[in-house]
Amino acid sequence: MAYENLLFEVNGAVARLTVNRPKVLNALNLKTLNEIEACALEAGRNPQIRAMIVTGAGEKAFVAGADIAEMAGYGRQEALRFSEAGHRAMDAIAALEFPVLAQVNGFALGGGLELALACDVIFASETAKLGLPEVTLGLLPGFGGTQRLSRRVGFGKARELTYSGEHIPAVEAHRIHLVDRVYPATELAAACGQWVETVASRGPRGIAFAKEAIETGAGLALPDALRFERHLFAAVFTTEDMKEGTKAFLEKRKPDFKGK
Ligand code: CO8
Repeated sequence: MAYENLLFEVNGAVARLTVNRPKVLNALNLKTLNEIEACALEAGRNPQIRAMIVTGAGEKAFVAGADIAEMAGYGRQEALRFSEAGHRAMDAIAALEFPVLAQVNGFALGGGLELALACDVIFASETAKLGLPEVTLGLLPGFGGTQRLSRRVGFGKARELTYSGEHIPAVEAHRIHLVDRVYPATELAAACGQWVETVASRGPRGIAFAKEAIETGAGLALPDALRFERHLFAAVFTTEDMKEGTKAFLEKRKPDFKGK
């Protein structure tokens, strides 16, 4: 499918979704949100894909937030529709069975940070700045940030960032576990590429089940989550991937996973 505001490429087992509105620092308007949702659903239907990178076009920004110019004139109903479109886009990314890596190459602000938070793992360049500046505009985060930030960094840091609206540098974001790794700007793309290639070489069903256990388990009481893990562990023994992975180990060769 062709997109107006996104670039979407699939190279072997790895997909790359690039938000492509560099003139406005890749700001998310309604069309872009709808395209992100459609693109995530397209990626999810493609059995070839085992990992995906989400990033922003240009040198300066990952995504500098929701499109303020488009949003400024909204009334209540339009704001609700906009927020719902944002939630559908972020949820579609978060629901993918394979890991999604946010390659944060610059500003990740407001809706941009919320997009990164919908990804499984976040790598950033040393020059990146992250934050939820919605309160500087008299708004609040509306694409999942009030929920996903605290789940990632804890309530204390989430309150501090949300109520101040401050941008923090990538190194500080790494210190508080908002960002998983930081690289010099010139090395970020290669490091992200290497990580997704590693992920794509592992057993896809094992990864999908682990992701389900981590994500669904986070919303359950511990005994229920542990029971859920036991059932998924048993279920993975019905997959070809499990048989191939263990057989390859015993035969001292590399596994050839089919994702089945
Ligand atoms: N929306 C629209 N346009 C933007 C945005 C944005 N979020 N960010 C930047 N732009 C545009 C600028 O207007 C400018 O356009 P032009 O060249 O036509 O003047 C162009 O991008 C380049 O930006 P700057 O000239 O401002 O670049 P600087 O290097 O001076 O500054 C900043 C970079 C610091 C990133 C600055 O652009 C900025 O502060 N941007 C806004 C950041 C922000 O506040 N983001 C949060 C937006 S609100 C949000 O995301 C809410 C999500 C949930 C909504 C739910 C609603 C229901």
